[in-house]
Amino acid sequence: MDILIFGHKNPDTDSICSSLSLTYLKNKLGYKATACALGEIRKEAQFALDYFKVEAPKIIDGVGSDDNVIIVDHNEFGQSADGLEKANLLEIIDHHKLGGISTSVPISVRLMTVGCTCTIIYNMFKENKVEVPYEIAGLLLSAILSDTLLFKSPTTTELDKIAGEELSKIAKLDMEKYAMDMFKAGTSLDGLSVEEIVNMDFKEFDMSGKKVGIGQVFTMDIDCIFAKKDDFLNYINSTNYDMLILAITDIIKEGSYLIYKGEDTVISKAFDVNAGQGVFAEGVVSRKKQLVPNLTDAI
Ligand SMILES: [Mn+2]
Repeated sequence: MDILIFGHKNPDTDSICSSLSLTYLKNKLGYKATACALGEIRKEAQFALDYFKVEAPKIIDGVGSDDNVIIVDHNEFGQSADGLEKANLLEIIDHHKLGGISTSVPISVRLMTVGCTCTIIYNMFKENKVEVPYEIAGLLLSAILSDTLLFKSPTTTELDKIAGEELSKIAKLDMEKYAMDMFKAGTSLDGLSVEEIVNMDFKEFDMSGKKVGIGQVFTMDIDCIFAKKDDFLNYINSTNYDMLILAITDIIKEGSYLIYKGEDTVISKAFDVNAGQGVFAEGVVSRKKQLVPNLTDAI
């Protein structure tokens, strides 16, 4: 029996690495499984695949009544392959809330409250006494570092940390350094113009009659932005906003670097910083909950 194994639509690193590593395990256990993906591979997962020289899963858009399926890293029809309702769903392995899938026959379900699906899959290797090879260890670890944000996410559990420690030995990786390189690759702004970066996620607000624009980008590649700081300033200053702020948010450092058009006093007051181009506002990561209300008050 051929089995298709895939994660959710718009796949992240966990979805890609879960499908590949579970496919390896199932094949070792005597099944005939194929790893699939419900969408293009993103930069971060591609970094892991390239690093460990693993071929990307095959991209599919749907399944049908002839397909035997195992889904990983999700358990909702809405996030899954078109036609899943008709397919022969055999098994679910996931770490998200129960999402309402129902079946007409019994299936295997394994949901655990851990930070990453690959933590569960790593434990399945152990339970089945299947050795984890170098490249699979690398994929499992990449997903764990990605989903737990290097164990900083509140979803991280002791099981994720233990898996990380053990896998880093097999994959011969310095977790901190590798995670930074992977996050950097995943959030790279390479190839985008200054204008594209400012407008990537841009919103306009009226604050006490002033026209205020706030753009936000998430990246770990702050050097790439700072190298072009003058270009950013030229562009921002050329706009007709009374105030325009580009917040470059670093999720690991939990804060945002600010490049802006506007008065230093407003920036200082809003974010409790010593205003200056490129100043780091510690703890400021949300436009909705922090950037907008803080600026509205300060203005
Ligand atoms: Mn996940």
